[in-house]
Amino acid sequence: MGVSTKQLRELYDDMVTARYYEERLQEEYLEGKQPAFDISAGPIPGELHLAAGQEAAAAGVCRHLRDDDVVTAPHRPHHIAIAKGVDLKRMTAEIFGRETGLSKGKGGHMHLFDPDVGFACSGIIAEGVPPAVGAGLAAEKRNEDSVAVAFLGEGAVNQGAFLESLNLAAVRDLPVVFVVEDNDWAISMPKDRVTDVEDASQRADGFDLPGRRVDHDDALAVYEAADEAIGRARHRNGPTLLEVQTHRRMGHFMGDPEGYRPEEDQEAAQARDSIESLAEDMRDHGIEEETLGEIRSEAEDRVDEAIEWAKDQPEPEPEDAYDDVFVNPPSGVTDSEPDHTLAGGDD
Ligand SMILES: Cc1ncc(C[n+]2csc(CCOP(=O)(O)OP(=O)(O)O)c2C)c(N)n1
Ligand SMILES: [Mg+2]
Repeated sequence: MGVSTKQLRELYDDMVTARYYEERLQEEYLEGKQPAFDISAGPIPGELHLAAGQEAAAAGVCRHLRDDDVVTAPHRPHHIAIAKGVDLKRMTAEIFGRETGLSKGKGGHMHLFDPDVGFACSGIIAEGVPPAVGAGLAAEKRNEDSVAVAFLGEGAVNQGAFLESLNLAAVRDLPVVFVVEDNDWAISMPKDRVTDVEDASQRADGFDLPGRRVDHDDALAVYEAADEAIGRARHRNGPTLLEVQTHRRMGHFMGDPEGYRPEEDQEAAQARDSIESLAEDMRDHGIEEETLGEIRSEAEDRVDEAIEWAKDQPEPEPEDAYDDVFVNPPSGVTDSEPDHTLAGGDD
């Protein structure tokens, strides 16, 4: 497929937005956490998993999707959420634990849900895969042409839920695309220590569905491969497993000293930047440097505005802690003051 200038600009926009967004989150995250790393301190308490180096996988896939298509993502979700069109302000407020966040500040950065654009993510590895198959099944039952995409890491492919999902999607010819972001590491675990299957895309063979691997995190290569996979799902020709080699430019999470990681591996990840290679492709298409700069500065303005807005938002009220948490609240949970003994009782 040939790509238009507009498509190139859109891919670049998603990718630079995600990269700059995470650079800004890093700054905010580190506030108050130094000198000894205190994970609970600062405006973003808890873990923060960044996806710098993986933007091509998200943009290349999600740019083929509509709002009524469903995406499930793992614990490293920002690049995917941005590419799927999740509201940047409400997502940022959620990451900062504010009341106007997507889940009223109760989810945090690993649990972002935006039903307006069909996006959900989870900190539980491979958790999003069966629900994506469910969304594909729902689309089929409703006779709609929407599709579902499940993103997961190469470490998550060893979860049983993933293999069961491949099987069900294949046998029912469901409109689902499984996208494996292979960044070579599952925290500190290299993939060859947990599986003898070199490429996750080979797993497709065991379920008689197409498996395809894009060897580099090259946005255009991903865009083309995803066009075929998503077209196949949308035209009711069944699921595809698409694997993208990415490069983890950072630690597993913020504060990870990466003592387990060989220096050459870190250097290789830094040396290859899919954003810079897309910029090269754009120059080859005759797109001016000035245009690239404009896309970047508009993205930066949008991100800065979202972060400033989010930081101004109110914190949730303690008495609302149990709202939206239980369908049938257990005894002791009322609309009034939360009973803190429930969290750490002896029974
Ligand atoms: C079911 C489950 N098991 C273990 C964990 C702890 N855990 C968090 S991230 C992670 C590694 C995931 O690796 P991968 O799927 O390759 O994703 P990446 O972090 O590289 O993006 C693990 C084991 C978890 N969150 N959920
Ligand atoms: Mg990984």
